[in-house]
Amino acid sequence: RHKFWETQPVGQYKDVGDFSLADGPIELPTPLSDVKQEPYNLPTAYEWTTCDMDSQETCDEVYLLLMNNYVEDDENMFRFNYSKEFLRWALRVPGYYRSWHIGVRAKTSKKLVAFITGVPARIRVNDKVVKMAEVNFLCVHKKLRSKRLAPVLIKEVTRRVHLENIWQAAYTAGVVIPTPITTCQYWHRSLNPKKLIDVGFSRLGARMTMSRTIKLYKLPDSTVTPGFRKMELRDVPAVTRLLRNYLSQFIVAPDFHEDDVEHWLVPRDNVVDSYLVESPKNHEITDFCSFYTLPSSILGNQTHSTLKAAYSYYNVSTKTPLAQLMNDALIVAKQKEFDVFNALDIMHNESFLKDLKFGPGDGQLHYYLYNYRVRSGMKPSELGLVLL
Ligand code: MYA
Ligand code: JJ1
Repeated sequence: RHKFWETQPVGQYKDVGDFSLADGPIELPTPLSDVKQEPYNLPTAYEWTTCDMDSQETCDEVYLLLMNNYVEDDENMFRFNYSKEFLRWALRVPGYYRSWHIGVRAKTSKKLVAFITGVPARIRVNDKVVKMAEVNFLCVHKKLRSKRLAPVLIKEVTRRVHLENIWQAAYTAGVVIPTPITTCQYWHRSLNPKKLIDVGFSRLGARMTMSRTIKLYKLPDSTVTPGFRKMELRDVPAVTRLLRNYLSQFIVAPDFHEDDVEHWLVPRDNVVDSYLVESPKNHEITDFCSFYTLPSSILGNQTHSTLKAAYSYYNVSTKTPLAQLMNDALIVAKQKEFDVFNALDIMHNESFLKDLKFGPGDGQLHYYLYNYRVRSGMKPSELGLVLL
């Protein structure tokens, strides 16, 4: 049923629920000299390219490939539209390898037709911290679909990850392949209900009018928690301590050091927003919340071309109730003119979703590890990892 995935060191369906299999690598590393030295073969009309995301020109090409060919919802009404600034942030991470930003070009026209990326990360699984690649932005041009190009891209990124002596990976997908470590539900909180309804992102509820709907989703004009402010560079040590301590309770979570927190969580305009609560009394940093900006193109609407969406990222509450903290995040997202605030049912998110008027979406996100087995039956609330 999965001609490609059946050949890969991933959890196989036949092993689901087999508790005799312990956590750990599925296959052992080979000597580096045994890693294939040449790239995998592509159909003859195509060639490999390493995408230099420092180059404005290459970044533009990647941006356009994804804008026109990346992930859509099940009814093809919306398509993710990652910004160039976002792609730079997501790919030029601490210790990144340029060789892991992989493109495929048509030999004659040099047009970019496919893409896949890896970035290095330390991911903790139970009590072990494992060096992994986070694989993302797998994309094949619409005209080249179903030609088995994706397995070639995946094998090539795997080879290049192996060349750096890294043997595990983490990734997410909207499709089911062998075999998810857990399956998460998307939830959505309307900020601009009129636009969401106009573009078909949501529907007017039963026995609801537009004006009642607008009233239902109204938010205060300003945040309510005393000491709530934007995170700054000087907060990195305190936020790292807060976040490390919080993430330690989940089965799978990133092992963030200060340089990671500086990269992933210090605010960047139109890419990532982070707020914290600094106690007005003793200036202690007690709570933290963050979200990233990922607009979607609206396909075939006369009036609106983009849906501005905020995605919940990492949140930690120790003093402020989590629901209040997240309500303040909704308030700032509304001020910044986001149309919708999205979240997965991971970490402690379930505790606030219903109270804050999030509703379940029609999409799911499956989480995967490559060449690493974890106890099957993990719940989304036991997951502490957000991939972009
Ligand atoms: S998830 C986002 C994926 N991108 C999109 O959904 C964008 C729109 N779609 C497309 O561009 C294409 O449809 C793609 C497939 C490129 C997705 N993850 O070439 P094909 C398997 C993994 O004929 P196409 C993200 O970026 C499929 O089951 N495998 O198909 C994370 C089948 O295999 P099998 C996938 O539609 C990516 C084979 O590919 C996915 O033309 C993580 C068919 O190939 C998918 N999302 O192209 C990648 N979709 O027969 C894995 C389809 O066995 C990383 N397939 O069922 C693994 C770790 C690697 C590093 C390891 C280091 C140690
Ligand atoms: O955004 C998504 N669904 C929306 C739009 C649905 C449009 C028709 N298919 C949705 N809207 C309902 C909102 C409503 C607001 C008021 C309260 C009740 C709910 O459900 C979905 C997620 O739900 N998104 C997708 O389908 C996009 C793809 C998701 C898989 C992502 C793969 C990630 C790639 C790895 O990096």
